[in-house]
Amino acid sequence: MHWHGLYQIGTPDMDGAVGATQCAIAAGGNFTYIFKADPPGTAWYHGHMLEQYTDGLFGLLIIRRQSEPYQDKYDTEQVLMVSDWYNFAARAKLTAWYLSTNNPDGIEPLPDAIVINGKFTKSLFIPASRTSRIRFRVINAASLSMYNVSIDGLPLHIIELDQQDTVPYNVSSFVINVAQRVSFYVDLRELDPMYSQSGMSPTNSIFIRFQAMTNMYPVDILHYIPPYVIPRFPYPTFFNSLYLAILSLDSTNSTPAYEPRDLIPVLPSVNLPSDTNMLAARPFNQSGYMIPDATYYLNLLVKFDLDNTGINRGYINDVTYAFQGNYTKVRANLIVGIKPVRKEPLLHQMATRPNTLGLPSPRIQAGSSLPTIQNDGFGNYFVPYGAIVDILINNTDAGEHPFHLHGASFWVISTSEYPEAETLYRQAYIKRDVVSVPASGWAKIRFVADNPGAWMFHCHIEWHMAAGLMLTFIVSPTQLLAQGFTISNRQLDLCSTV
Ligand SMILES: [Cu+2]
Repeated sequence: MHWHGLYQIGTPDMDGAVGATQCAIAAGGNFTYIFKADPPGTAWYHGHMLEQYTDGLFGLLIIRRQSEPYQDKYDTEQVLMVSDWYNFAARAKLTAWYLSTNNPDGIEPLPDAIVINGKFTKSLFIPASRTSRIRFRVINAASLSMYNVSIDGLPLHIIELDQQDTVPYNVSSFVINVAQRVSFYVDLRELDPMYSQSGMSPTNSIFIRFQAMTNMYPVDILHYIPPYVIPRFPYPTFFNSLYLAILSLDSTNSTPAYEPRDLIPVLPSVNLPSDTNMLAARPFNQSGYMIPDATYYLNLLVKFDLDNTGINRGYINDVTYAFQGNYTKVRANLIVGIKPVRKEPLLHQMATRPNTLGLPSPRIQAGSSLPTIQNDGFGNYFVPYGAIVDILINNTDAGEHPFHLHGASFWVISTSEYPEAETLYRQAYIKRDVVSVPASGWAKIRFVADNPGAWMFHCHIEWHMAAGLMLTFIVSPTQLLAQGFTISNRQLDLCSTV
């Protein structure tokens, strides 16, 4: 089980990434995770093996402080955890088709519906009043979809992105990609008068909108029957890309008195984020906020292509990532994998044979004056302890990809959507743990490798992870051992039972 967003400083074996940091928990077995709840904020947890979280193995993890930076701005909290609903089991049915020669274009299995907090559209009611002040925590636990989020007639005051506090950043809508988290508060007294009882649309409730970004799907999802579905005509359940939750302004839980297609008024005094990652949001408490200069460089080329068996795979720098080790019993056909010397998690290999991992050292290459981080041909990248790494993610694919780093968050410096951010926000970039890399574009991020361990870096679209769009940073075996890390007996027990 992966604890998404937690740093796991000093507990690299508690990250829950099967193959990288541990062996899988056998069916019927158990394992107790012990770690520090850090950093505070809106996190989540999910299975990190095969496509288990697509099938529902995920949940919410909120880490609270004694006092929150803007707790005087809201009185209650609500969670909106959105996910893609699939009618079929991920591993047995969907991946079997997705990663097959029947799908050479690599069309992702497309969701059948959108679900928030376990409810379908128009069935989730959030209680409120016309004077409520509510903090919403939005978590995108989808396997594929990104969403545009808004609440009719209300400015959204964003105060947290991926467990990082921001100065309130006022928007009328925002985009949230897979695995990202956004907190905002609303004050119902700011509701546009159009929605008052005497306004143009007298109503006792308003819509909370999650609009799936249909341009990111590879086919016309609104009129699409997947090839693994036996069509029943008239086909009754085409995907509805607009999810509507209902913010009830009285105790009646009535649906809004207006149609969702009615015009949404433009709100005064809000920003329109010019990019998916909201780079214009400013970090909270900028005094003492120091961003060190990069000391290392890494250029990652993301692409999809057919492998030599005719299956469409994801590649980072020409490597499609797959585990051997403890995946051998569940994944039959390996393309390439971690060095198949020993079938044990990377973190265990770091501890047991730190000097014979065969990982090349950084070296100067064309394109940067900084030493470039190298990989071993299997997608494992050695990073020296204390390295400050600039990563340029080049996306040759026509889809947007949410890249997630384990064990640390990173500064988002700029993207092809917002290249000016690099100079505009110098010394005050926001931090996140998922960056949305624009379609046919790029993103530049920076992280500090001060937490020894085996940390995955991957696209968080579950299908793309299955397709191999993943790598692992091996942060300093030497420092790992110097800090006294040993593989616990409980971890070894897991490996002996899988
Ligand atoms: Cu992706």
